[in-house]
Amino acid sequence: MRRSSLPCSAVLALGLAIAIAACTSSDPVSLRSTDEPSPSSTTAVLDEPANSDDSIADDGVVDESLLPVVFANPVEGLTDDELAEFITGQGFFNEVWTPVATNGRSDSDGLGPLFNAESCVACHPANGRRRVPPQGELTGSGLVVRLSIPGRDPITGGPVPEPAYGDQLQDRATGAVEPEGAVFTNYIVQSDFYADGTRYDILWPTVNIRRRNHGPLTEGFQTSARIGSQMIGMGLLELISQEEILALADPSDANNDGISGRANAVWNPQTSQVELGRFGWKANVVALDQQIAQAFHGDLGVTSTLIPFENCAPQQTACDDAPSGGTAEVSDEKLQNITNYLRTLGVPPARTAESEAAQRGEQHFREFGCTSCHVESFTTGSSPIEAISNVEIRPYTDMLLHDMGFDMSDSRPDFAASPIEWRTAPLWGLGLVPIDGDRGLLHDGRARTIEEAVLWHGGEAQRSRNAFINAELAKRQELLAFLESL
Ligand code: HEC
Ligand code: HEC
Ligand SMILES: [Ca+2]
Ligand SMILES: [Ca+2]
Ligand SMILES: [Ca+2]
Repeated sequence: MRRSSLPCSAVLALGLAIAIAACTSSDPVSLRSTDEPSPSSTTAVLDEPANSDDSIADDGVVDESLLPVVFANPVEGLTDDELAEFITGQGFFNEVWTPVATNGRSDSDGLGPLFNAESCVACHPANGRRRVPPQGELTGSGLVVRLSIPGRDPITGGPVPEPAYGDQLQDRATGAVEPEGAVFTNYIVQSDFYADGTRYDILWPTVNIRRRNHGPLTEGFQTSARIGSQMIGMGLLELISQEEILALADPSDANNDGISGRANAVWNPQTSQVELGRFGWKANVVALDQQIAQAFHGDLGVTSTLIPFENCAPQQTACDDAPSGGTAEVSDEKLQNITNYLRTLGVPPARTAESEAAQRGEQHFREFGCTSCHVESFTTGSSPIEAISNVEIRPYTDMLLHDMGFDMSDSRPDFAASPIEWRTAPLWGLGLVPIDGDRGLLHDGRARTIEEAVLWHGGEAQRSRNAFINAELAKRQELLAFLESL
């Protein structure tokens, strides 16, 4: 893909560009490789937004009433007890957390000192996705910036947190503690053409970290910007057998089809072993309850038995000194309720059968090689929850990591996943994800439509993307009709 030089004095990682900089239109730079960020001495930090373009595009408040509630139903066939737990868990998923109370604790206080949002649902509205604002400040938007420095943790093999800011930038804080910084976004239009001459535009994202409260990031720092994904079918994905997933992996592309899925190998703190990663955009978490405990820790600043400490980085004394609710601000029971809620959140049935165009699109989906990664069906293993046990599912993912090309890269390895590798996103429910012309698809929400998401595919998926680019308009529309019907 062609790339223009960007109007920003910045550190630009290939792919999503994260800049620690003042952006001025008079100061163009070319892209640099991910391992050579600009020296911190040349970076400037703005204490205030530079110009009106930076005005807050989003007030951080989710207007739930505007969102269709399409991802709200439990899987069919739950017992009365399971349904009761679903409803309890749903309440906790939507619960708004508050800072530690000084006059008597409640069971939903413990937010912060550093945090990104006050509830799970703030970043996963209606169990769908938070849209990234078109331009401006992202504080409260649900886009999370992960941070690290080169190397691997000697025990876990995971990323090494950035020394001053930890492994995630928290852009909000409670009481006297200052937020770690603020995140701004901007997009550059990139145009190209289908084989039939039709022009298309996609938006190249840049993310800037400003108002840094602990000085420059360590030289060589690595970043990854990610949005929250929709919450459906988690319990089903958890039940795809490890053997089946590993059987799909072909790390050295032995069968020579250009597709070399790899499993992520992730530390499981509960077993102290390296295991298959399943959750997150890079399959960087092994189990659902751990994903949820990490969200409480990193996104809300709420401690749990699984992660019994606050998210303050080593030198952050104000954060350390701030009031904390102790080692388990969220109870084991509540964490379990939320886990079981997400486990039993159902997937809306596909509507492909209702449209002939969509059915033809399904054929193109196979011909274009999309199913090499977006594997159509599995049968789940057994679970104490009968309704999700041994059922056929159609998630359209192989749960493996694939090289998606440099245009999709971040600059931060995550366990075995390299910057260019991402987990095949499940496509079930895709047509119901509320994106409505705003940014919403792909790991950083850069794609405004399903079509744009396909156009970003590169690396191992380049062949599929080319098949799409080269197809005539009618076929492209049928493919999109199929994806809309999921
Ligand atoms: C500040 C925004 C934010 C908040 C608050 C938040 N999440 Fe997330 N969530 C994300 C992001 C970003 C990801 C993707 C993480 C990754 O790829 O590493 C994610 C991923 C997930 C996933 C994995 C999805 C998948 O497809 O594998 C689950 C499950 C989840 N969140 C549950 C929760 C729960 C439960 C809470 C509340 C305790 C919560 N989240 C709070 C942003 C948020
Ligand atoms: C080499 C494997 C591979 C192939 C082939 C492939 N994809 Fe993907 N697809 C992925 C990965 C990996 C992601 C997640 C990218 C990310 O994290 O940003 C993805 C994401 C998507 C998304 C966005 C989903 C979301 O939730 O944001 C859509 C839509 C999609 N693919 C459609 C297709 C279609 C249509 C084809 C065939 C033309 C195709 N893909 C071929 C691996 C593949
Ligand atoms: Ca706390
Ligand atoms: Ca931090
Ligand atoms: Ca292969």
